[in-house]
Amino acid sequence: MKPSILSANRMLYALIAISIVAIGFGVYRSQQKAANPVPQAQAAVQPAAQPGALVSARPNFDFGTISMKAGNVSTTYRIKNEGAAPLALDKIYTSCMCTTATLITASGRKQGPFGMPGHGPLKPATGQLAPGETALLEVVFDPAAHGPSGVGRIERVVTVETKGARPLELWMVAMVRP
Ligand SMILES: [Cu+2]
Repeated sequence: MKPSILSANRMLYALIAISIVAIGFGVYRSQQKAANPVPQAQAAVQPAAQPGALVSARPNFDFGTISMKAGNVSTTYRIKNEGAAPLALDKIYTSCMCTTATLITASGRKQGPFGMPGHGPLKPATGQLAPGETALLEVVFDPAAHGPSGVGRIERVVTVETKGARPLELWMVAMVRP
């Protein structure tokens, strides 16, 4: 009887030892699985940040109170390719026929004036912005374009579309007096 009790005890110890090893391995594996998704998530986010980004440090401008009698007003936006890849210019258009935009690239080359789609053919913008390159967008607003009914608060937007970045909107507001 003694040897069989001894071997039964040994078998019990062996089972306990195997269980401890198995539990330990299971904990180790679950920790490995928990640790893995973090680098995978980072790898998935990084390519999304790669495409070009068209930005302006000052995308909104307030002309304040202006007068139809005083004529056109203008403001200049600086736009920049903050992405790592060159950005091909695609379209530049304004929200209203009273507003036009002229693009001036770093080389001094002018394009435009660009207006509202539907008021004359939509001219494509050409050329590209290298990573870090800036360009100017000279915007002219004619407060008299809408006649006497054009008084009051106005809001206009110029949109710059490129191939590869989200469209950039440049806003302006004014209070128009006769
Ligand atoms: Cu208008």
